[in-house]
Amino acid sequence: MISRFFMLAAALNLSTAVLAQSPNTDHSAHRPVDAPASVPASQPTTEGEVRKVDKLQGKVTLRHGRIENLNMAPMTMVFTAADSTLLERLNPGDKVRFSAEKRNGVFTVTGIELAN
Ligand SMILES: [Cu+2]
Repeated sequence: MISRFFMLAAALNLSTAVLAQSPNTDHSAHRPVDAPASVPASQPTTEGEVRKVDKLQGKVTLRHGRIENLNMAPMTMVFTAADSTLLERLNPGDKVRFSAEKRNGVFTVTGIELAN
């Protein structure tokens, strides 16, 4: 009985040691997942409709719904594309979901996808 008790105690100590160690391991392992708090904000969340695409200038005119992260009411306006490849598949009339943020004072589309 005594030796069994010690084995149990040893097992508990071992699991405690593992538990005490795991936060460090998990922390570094999960950090890339947890860290980009900006990712949810840059996910396409705002509904819009493409009015005009200027692929040469890298700009797109969108009639958009409310943009929460910019505290912007619905309107039609020109956005600069963060990456011109974002505009490749867009055509006037397309229903889209997009994300936008203000970069250096410029309203910039950081992600956009066709809604249908
Ligand atoms: Cu706007």
